[in-house]
Amino acid sequence: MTQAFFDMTGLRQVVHTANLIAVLTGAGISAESGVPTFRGTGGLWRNYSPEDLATPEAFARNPRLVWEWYDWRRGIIRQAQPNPGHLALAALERLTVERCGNGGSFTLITQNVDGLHERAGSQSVLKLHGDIWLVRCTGCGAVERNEEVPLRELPPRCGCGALLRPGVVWFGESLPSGEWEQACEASGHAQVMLVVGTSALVYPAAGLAQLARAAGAKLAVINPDETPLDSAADWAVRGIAGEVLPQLL
Ligand code: BV8
Ligand code: ZN
Repeated sequence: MTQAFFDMTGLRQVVHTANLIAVLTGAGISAESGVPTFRGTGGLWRNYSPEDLATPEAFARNPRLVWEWYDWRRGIIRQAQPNPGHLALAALERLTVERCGNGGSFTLITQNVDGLHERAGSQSVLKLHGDIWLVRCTGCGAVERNEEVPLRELPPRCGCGALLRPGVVWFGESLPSGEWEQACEASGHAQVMLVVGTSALVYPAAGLAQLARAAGAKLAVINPDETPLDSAADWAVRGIAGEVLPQLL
């Protein structure tokens, strides 16, 4: 039974008794940190939709344009701070680990490439779509951390001379198999899954919520707007992450 009103008691009780907790986050959890979401206002960059720029084809066509977009986003993310939503999830992880020891698990699965969960202190984070602070060489395949803001050279090049590309997963590319397998494992065994700040339109990430539900997990969706997952949710909490998540503590 979906509870539209804001009764956190039931959800709080489940979160504080479950041993196996999974969380799936999207761009919405970083919105209060000033990081633009993909589909919300400000998600568009120079009128390009993210799907236009976050593809291997766009990079092949115009690597400089794609890197200007990522340089813009890196600049915003560098200025951003984790918000109360990120911090609450890190605290919930600590509480769960303290309460359950190694008999429990708290897995944070994110579609975000901004690294704000780690900066908030979250430990077990599975980054399904990569990391905006990593670069990968299109020639020799070398992967390295590059936190230069702004990037001195656009597009940046590897020591071998080949083009570097952002260490993220683009549309049409497969997700990192290790993270994906662990995300399926955690979702398939969760007693409760929190789905926070995602429009649940991008696959296969969005499929993890259905996977958890089908495996018997309680499902809570936290989003100021409706999502395609609401009908399958036990709780559809209409609110923003930075206000709702701290109330779970
Ligand atoms: C693949 C990294 C195959 C780059 C990203 C099945 C059905 C249909 C389509 C497909 C399918 N399977 C595959 C596809 C194609 C495609 C896809 O899903 N397309 C969509 C658009 C229909 N999927 C892929 O291409 C995936 N790869 O399938 O490969 C394959 C298999 C084997 C071998 C080869 C290939 C790869 C997908 C990953 C793409 N990379 N990001 C970068 O960041 O630059 S996706 C990117 O967009 C994000 O990572 C995220 O996943 C997605 C954006 O979604 P959200 O995060 O949810 O953000 P959005 O703006 O949409 O929504 C924000 C929400 O927050 C809103 O609901 C809003 O109300 C809410 N909100 C706002 N403020 C707050 C808030 N909530 C709480 N608090 C607030 N304050
Ligand atoms: Zn190289």
